[in-house]
Amino acid sequence: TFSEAEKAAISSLAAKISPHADDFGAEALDRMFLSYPQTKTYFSHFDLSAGSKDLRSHGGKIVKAIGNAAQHVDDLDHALSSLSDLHAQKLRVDPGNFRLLSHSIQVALAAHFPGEFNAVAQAAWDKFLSAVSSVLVSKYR
Ligand code: ZNH
Repeated sequence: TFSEAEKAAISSLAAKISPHADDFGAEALDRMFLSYPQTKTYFSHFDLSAGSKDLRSHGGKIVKAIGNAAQHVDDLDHALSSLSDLHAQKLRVDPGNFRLLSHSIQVALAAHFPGEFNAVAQAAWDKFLSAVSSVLVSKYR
């Protein structure tokens, strides 16, 4: 469960990135692919060059899903249910990769919001992104 302070830190930054979902998501993906090249294997059908149409489109989808999750932090299982089915049944992304994307998202937040993304906000986002990731891998078997 999330404290009121954690919820505030999550929703405030989620509201700031959602108007720039494509740009922000593409940057997070680019950071993930550069730092953790093994994650590129899931996207062999994409143009992975920085700022490509594929990265912006996919990045936008991820940021929108995170924005939706940020509005349902007390009910992530329900809010992410169909996305959880998709990751478990179709995508089957190795669970270890979720930490790598979560880290890349946090670095992008730090780069764009150096004042607001302080240690307390980072801890809240780390907890939030781990919770989102656990739901997305919860139906693997
Ligand atoms: Zn995932 C897809 C979200 C993680 C891989 N994804 C996806 C989508 C979304 C997401 C929203 C879209 C869906 C539809 O279309 O319907 N993810 C997400 C999130 C997360 C994730 C929120 C965390 C946080 N993923 C992930 C990872 C990986 C992935 C880590 C690897 C590395 N995904 C993926 C893929 C896909 C997806 C491959 C498909 C793409 C295409 O389009 O093809």
